[in-house]
Amino acid sequence: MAFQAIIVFTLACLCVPCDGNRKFIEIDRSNDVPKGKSEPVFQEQWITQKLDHFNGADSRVWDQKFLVTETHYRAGGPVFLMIGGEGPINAGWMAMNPGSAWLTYAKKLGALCFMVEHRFYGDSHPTVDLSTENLRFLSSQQALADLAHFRTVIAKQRGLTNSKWVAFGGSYPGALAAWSRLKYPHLIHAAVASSAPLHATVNFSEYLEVVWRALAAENPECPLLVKKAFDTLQERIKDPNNYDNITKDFNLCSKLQIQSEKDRAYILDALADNIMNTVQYNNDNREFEHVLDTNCTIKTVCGVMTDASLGDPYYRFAAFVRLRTITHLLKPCFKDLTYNANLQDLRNTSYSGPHGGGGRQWTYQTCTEFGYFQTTDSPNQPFGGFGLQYHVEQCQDNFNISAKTLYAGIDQTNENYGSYNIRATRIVFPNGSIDPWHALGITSSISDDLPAIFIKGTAHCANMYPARAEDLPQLTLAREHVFQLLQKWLKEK
Ligand SMILES: *[C@@H]1O[C@H](CO)[C@@H](O)[C@H](O)[C@H]1NC(C)=O
Ligand SMILES: *[C@@H]1O[C@H](CO)[C@@H](O)[C@H](O)[C@H]1NC(C)=O
Ligand SMILES: *[C@@H]1O[C@H](CO)[C@@H](O)[C@H](O)[C@H]1NC(C)=O
Ligand SMILES: *[C@@H]1O[C@H](CO)[C@@H](O)[C@H](O)[C@H]1NC(C)=O
Ligand SMILES: *[C@@H]1O[C@H](CO)[C@@H](O)[C@H](O)[C@H]1NC(C)=O
Ligand SMILES: CC(=O)N[C@H]1CO[C@H](CO)[C@@H](O)[C@@H]1O
Repeated sequence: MAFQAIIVFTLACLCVPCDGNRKFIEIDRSNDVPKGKSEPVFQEQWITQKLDHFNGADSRVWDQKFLVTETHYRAGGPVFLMIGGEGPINAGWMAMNPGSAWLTYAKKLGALCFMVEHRFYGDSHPTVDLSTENLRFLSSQQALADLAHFRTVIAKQRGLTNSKWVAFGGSYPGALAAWSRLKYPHLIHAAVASSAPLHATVNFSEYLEVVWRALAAENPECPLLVKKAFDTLQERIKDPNNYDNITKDFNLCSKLQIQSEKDRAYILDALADNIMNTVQYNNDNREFEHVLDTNCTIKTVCGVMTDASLGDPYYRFAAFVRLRTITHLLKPCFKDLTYNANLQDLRNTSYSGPHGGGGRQWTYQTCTEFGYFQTTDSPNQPFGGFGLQYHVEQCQDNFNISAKTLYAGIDQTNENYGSYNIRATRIVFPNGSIDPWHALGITSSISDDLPAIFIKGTAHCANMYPARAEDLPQLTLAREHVFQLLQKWLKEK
């Protein structure tokens, strides 16, 4: 998910496991179990958790949602724990058809499968609302303690205490999978940490550098044309006389309004996000999550950007945004808010508020633990206008968190988990060469017991999604490699 504050909040895959941290796409969850397919083979259940695992004097509790399927379980088999992230859990990950990668492993290895929703996201509400005061109970450390308690209690209930538990996750939950093994090695036997950003950083300028390289791999001209387009946009947006034309060019839902530098940064970030999001999920097989723009890929971007019949690069970029909005996302127009309108939405403290499913919560985690702000500070990237300062100030505006507090929180995260120097065993780190998040991941094997798997040409969490005929051979091999590691590790004591 990009989280950053984003704006457009795409919660990316909100779906969770691989939420990716980029925005929040609204997903119709009534549809999670595809109609016409067989009845769900999983159950929804709830477990009681402490509000604060690190204060023995605080006895307050709440109920956490999880899904379970016994379909693949064979007595004596392992237990698989899919970790939820910055959005509601999506039942598509439990459905055998088409079957995401972890379920195919479960079938072969006879595993019992759980998927646990992250505290404060989806329906798992530890507090009555999302006030900043209450959000202090939202942290990766509390979430890991939830998982440890889940593992302990459920194992006892179901006679699985001596079973081997394997944690899975993609993106932020990928990091949680690695950290669950790091922090609770007596409970978690191994972990598959896909596209996991293990290094927290405020200035995540590398993200857009990878976007550049990913576009260049398709066509060396492509990122240069995007840069030209964006330079023109930045120039035109300075002059209010151009607002009508910009509104029309990008098919904005309402007339462009810019009253402050932040409004300008906000709309530039939102428009750039069309390309960022497309790169992050390029060719990922996400239709089972009901993602609408799976057919909008880097090829689509570069096809439009090199089409001279559309006019100069600025008009080509505008044409791409219209194409993605209308044809892929099925929206009548591109929703342009002002910075303040978005801020007001983000500051709504209701779980049913505009960003109550995850956007406000994730923004809080970026401001207190991770940063991950996708800034335009590097010269080697195609965009401009939404630099570090803009992102840092959002923490102040949203939560009254100062820059100093923000930086201290990010340092603490790296101190606590070890950043790139994670020291543990039996964790595999798949990474995709065009996934901008790999820049914060483990990019080469630390040891035989901490292997990295490099998948050339794939994007965010690709190895987690259901296999299909057109997958790159190296993606198929990566899934197989993970399976072999699981087989090996499950034989170990
Ligand atoms: C807006 O675009 C039209 C053509 O689409 C052009 O004639 C006009 O000059 C533009 N307005 C400004 C202020 O550039
Ligand atoms: C993507 O394209 C394929 C092939 O044209 C089509 O079958 C599929 O329905 C499309 N998916 C979406 C979400 O539009
Ligand atoms: C927060 O969102 C809820 C649900 O959309 C809405 O009813 C409420 O008026 C909003 N609160 C504020 C302060 O805007
Ligand atoms: C953010 O990082 C980039 C390097 O990737 C650097 O050039 C830039 O100066 C940094 N920004 C700030 C404000 O430190
Ligand atoms: C914001 O934080 C500062 C410093 O911690 C504090 O003094 C101030 O009261 C806070 N303001 C609000 C509105 O909470
Ligand atoms: C893009 C990237 O970071 N790739 C790395 C993934 O991991 C392998 C090790 O298996 C590295 O060699 C790649 O550089």
